[in-house]
Amino acid sequence: KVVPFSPKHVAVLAFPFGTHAGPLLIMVQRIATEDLDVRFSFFSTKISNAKTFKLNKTGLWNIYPYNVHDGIPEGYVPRHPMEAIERFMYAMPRNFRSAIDEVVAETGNKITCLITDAFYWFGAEIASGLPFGLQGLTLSLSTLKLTFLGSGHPMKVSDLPEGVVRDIENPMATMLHKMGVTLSQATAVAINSFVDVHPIIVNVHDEERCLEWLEKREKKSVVYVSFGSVITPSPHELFALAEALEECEYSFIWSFVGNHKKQLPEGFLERIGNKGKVVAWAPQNEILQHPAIGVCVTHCGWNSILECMLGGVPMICRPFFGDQKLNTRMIENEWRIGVAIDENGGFTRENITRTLVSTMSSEKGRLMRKNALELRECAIKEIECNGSSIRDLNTLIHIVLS
Ligand code: U2F
Repeated sequence: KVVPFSPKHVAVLAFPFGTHAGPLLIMVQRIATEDLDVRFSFFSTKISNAKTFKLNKTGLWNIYPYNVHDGIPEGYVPRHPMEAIERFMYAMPRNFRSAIDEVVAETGNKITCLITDAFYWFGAEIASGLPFGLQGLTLSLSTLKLTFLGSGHPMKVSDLPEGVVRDIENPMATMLHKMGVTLSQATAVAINSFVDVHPIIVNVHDEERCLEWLEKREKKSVVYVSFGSVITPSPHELFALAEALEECEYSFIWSFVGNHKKQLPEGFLERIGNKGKVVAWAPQNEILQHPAIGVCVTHCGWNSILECMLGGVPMICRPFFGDQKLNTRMIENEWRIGVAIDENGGFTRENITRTLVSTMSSEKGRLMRKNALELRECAIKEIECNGSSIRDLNTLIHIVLS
């Protein structure tokens, strides 16, 4: 095993839920290639590390994954995804501190720089214990701050993540509050967005041959449906969406979290035949860049939004929790690249049919696409040689490695 030569040791603390750890690892890979003698220790839970390192094969020997405790007692199965998140939040920062201590003891290399998900308010505390003269760094992959910036359109209190308004004692609300208070102590805050966007290098897993299937479709004729990596809408919404997709004139690809054979209407898959594809996982980023895609039905997770922007694809927004309502507000009112389905409540056959027609086949839809393509141009400009994304990335590399 090759051992990094430099005494520098960067600890990276990832948030193991949703799509937080993947983009963080991609960023770290980019920095780590600049100096292969610097050790990067990447901390997340066992499940998260297994998934993240499988999807983003690094090939870099200076990035080491380490597992932290997930807060779940041996043999216990959380009753719902939120419980797993809450148990993890109760276990931190102890779990991170002890994992870091073990790695320092094992390697004999003290931590000299800290990169954390913005959620981790305790990053500032850990960083304050770093050796004299070296600073901590918090890396934000969150979208919450960003969506408040520069918007001429008022946000509604109800757009805020649920607990933040109704139950400010809950762990997520407490974490967000502490994040807001400590974020400014970071040496640098990196935001995964246009001014920081960087092409994502992932292995394309297309077991269901979605891309090949798209090749045979007309331009802008296909609806892509995905609610990210965690969400499955309620049964009545799934039925409404399935019925609307079955009846409409457009083909579709639906990335479905859950058991689509059990959760979709009986006979649905047989009836749609080759008009649609329902898959457990799709190469979303590549799909959204394909000219056959006409619209994306989305929960408005931040990564999906960036990918739609890069593909120039308008969105039909069905936000569920967290930042998603704020994101929807920006998509609809500020950037004008998508449309929200009705304000209160989810999909009905009627509202999904109406929004599908207006985005796929009307002047309104054409304008949204035009706006999305304009944003795509901006994004490309920022990641070209002297674009602001590249300049910011170089600043970040300089901070971490110098
Ligand atoms: C949480 O969001 P999610 O992880 O559920 O959703 P996204 O941020 O949109 O990220 C989903 C990623 O998974 C990829 C897709 C995105 O990069 O391309 N993907 C895929 O490749 N194939 C599929 O079939 C389905 C998805 C949270 F819920 C949100 O509120 C936050 O905005 C987000 C980021 O913090 O994390």
